[in-house]
Amino acid sequence: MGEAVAETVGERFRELYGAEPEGVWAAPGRVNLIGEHTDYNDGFVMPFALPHTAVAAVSRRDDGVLRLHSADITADPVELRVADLTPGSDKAWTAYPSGVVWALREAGHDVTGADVHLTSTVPSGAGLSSSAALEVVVALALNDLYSLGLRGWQLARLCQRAENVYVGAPVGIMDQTASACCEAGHALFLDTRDLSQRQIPFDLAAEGMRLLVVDTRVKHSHSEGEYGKRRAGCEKGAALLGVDALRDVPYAELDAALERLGDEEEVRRLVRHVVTEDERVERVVSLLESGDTRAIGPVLVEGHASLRDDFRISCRELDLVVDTAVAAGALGARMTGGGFGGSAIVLVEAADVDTVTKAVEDAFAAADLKTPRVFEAVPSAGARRVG
Ligand code: GAF
Repeated sequence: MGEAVAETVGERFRELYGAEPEGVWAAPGRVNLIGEHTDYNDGFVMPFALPHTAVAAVSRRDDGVLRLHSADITADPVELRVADLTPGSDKAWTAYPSGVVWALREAGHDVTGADVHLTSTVPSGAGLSSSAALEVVVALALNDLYSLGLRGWQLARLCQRAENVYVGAPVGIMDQTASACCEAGHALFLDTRDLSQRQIPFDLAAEGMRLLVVDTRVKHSHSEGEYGKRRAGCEKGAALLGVDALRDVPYAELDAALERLGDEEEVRRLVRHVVTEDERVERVVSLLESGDTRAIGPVLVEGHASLRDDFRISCRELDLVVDTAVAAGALGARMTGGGFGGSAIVLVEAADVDTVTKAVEDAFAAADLKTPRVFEAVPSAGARRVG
């Protein structure tokens, strides 16, 4: 992400709005290395930022007007009034940036309008947080332009509120925090209870490995029920066990907790996934910190099995990626993100990239599925000003 993109986005802004933008910002999508569906249980996650970003050219306005344009949706700018923004009223892509303006204003920040031009290289519907990138890039731009002085984690909280209340999707805090706070060359070990963070060096290339993202090109949608059902089931589990959140079930007491859940079979499975997944995140952190990177492979595979069998959010395509990659010699693989399609990650020796990629592509062809999109994920920078 460099000056060239800022220049192009700035030029388009001038064509649309007849003036220079006050600045240009970028915010990345993410993949999650481990820690899935733990963020709304106050648990641990470990995402890192992709090189793919949402980019926004933005100027302030003082007349209460918000104009939004996306290069990826060929239409004239949408014009709204900041005072009229109402949760649940917008079902289009504009709900993400407008929701951020709404959340800032609701929190008492005097955002009086803006002209915004957006473009994004984060694949949408691929489980790589294209919506969080859109939210965070707008939040960061307004934070800078209106001198709000908010830190990355505070912007993440506001973006999550925009998505929960304005857009109406009951997501956790992982994606927004990843986009706002990740650092190049690192994975972010995040405690979603208090948002405390540790940047864990994660430079696979230096150790002769690669992390591939396999986008199955099967679409998922969080707002459509299944995500919310899992979340409600986890909350029910916490209530039945008498804890604030499933994070509070000690790993060593999991069996006893499951027993107490009696014949609540579905809740038991959800609880088992969340508690074991938190433990897997901590295991991955200690393996990485002790330099034993290759040993995280089997932990990723364990995590996938738990999402498939206990949380039940995998699908045929994601299972096919994981099974095929591991059979073809990958060190580990798992689905990443919300589930029901989207992407898987594959940890692989650098020398095996081509063999494993081909095995996955061949398996998809043999199963008569759309060719998956495979690319290498390099841990990249979080949200920043680029022009
Ligand atoms: C989606 C959500 F947006 C995140 O908050 C998180 O729950 C994730 O699914 C699953 O780990 O990306």
